[in-house]
Amino acid sequence: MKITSLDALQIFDSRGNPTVEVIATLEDGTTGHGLVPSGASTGHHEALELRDCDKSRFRGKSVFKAVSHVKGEIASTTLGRDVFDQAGLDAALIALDGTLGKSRLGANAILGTSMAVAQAAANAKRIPLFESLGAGQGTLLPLPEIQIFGGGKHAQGRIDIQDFMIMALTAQSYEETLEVTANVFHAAADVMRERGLLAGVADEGGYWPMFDRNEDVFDALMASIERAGYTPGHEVGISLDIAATDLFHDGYYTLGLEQRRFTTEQFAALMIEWVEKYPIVSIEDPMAEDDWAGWQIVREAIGQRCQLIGDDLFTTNLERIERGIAASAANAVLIKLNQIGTVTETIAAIHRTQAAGWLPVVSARSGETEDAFISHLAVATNAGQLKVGSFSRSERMAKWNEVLRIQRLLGSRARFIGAGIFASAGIQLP
Ligand code: 2PG
Ligand code: MG
Repeated sequence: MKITSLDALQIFDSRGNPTVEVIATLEDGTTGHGLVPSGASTGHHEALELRDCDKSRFRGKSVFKAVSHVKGEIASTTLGRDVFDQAGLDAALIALDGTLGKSRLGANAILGTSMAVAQAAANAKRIPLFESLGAGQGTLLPLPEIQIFGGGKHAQGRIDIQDFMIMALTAQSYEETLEVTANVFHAAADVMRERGLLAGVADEGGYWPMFDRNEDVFDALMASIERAGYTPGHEVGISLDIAATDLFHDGYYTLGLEQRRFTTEQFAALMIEWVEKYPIVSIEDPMAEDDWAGWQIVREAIGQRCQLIGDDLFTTNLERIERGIAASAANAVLIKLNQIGTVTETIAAIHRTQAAGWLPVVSARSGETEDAFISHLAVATNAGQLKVGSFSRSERMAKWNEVLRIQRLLGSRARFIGAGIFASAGIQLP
């Protein structure tokens, strides 16, 4: 089935910033849309998000150049191709761009096209996207990692640590993970209200962090879990995204809220101390994106009992994942489509992670759209975990809800192993 037209437009993400939508049309009239997300705490090794940088329009953030690349060069390469040859198309787009970081045409232009074509292929076959992406092999519903308090760049630096999240460890079904989460999320509002700290939500829908010290958040989080009727560390575990790249400047890590400065060894020691002190089951980016030595200290100390996810460290980039596996630097990889820029490369990153016995965590960006591609990607690849931000705001809920629909479509084929996924990577939660 041939791709007969490619169109693009500038739409807006959950922060009200411009982003790219691509529409692929096939010879039988079938269409597929690709909506591109956008990060704030981006890693330096990510593929390039092309923005116009014209300060007179949308504060420099418009994406009209990327849109015109889709309609021009990218369309010329794409039209007439077989919609079912995703790998061939993605390879052609990478070659057409010709740069390592997709900086000529823009990873947003290329990814929008890649996603639109993937969706059109599924629509042409009249099957759901997860069935098409996973060639019918994807049946595992993910364990969600859901944010309760948002910080870092998603809360204008109000606190240093970016994500305070929870994971429902004893839930027996995907629905039960959502029930546990909903209970803790609403209990957290009660706790914040009582303490006079309730002040709206951060970029990913978690509560705005009105705290004076980073560690005060643990106290509020534990109180929220208990208020909801659960035992921290038993039914509900704590998961963090330190986003440490944003804290690392001139060779030191800084917690600005407490005016504390740390060397690599000292910051690694703080991460290890927190894992010993609180029921933390997962930490993302405990160390900065190029601090390989720091990552190794953390992995050696706590890698047997805590998931250690590389986000800025790996940027969904196969070469960096290979390096991390060789160095035994982590035990999990955050997977974001727009960090690398094509569907094929993203799925290859997931497969490599799994082949190493590590865990892929499929993730949204802080700037999201109403699209739920990643819910399908998580199930299609049996990734086992999904991170989408909090339990509010429809750009987040669209993804959680989509998994419920996928479960319905899978019927008796649906599987859920929840926190059992950790054991498959040799992680024994205490
Ligand atoms: C992250 C993501 C999502 P951003 O750091 O993991 O929480 O944030 O999209 O801003 O990079
Ligand atoms: Mg992150």
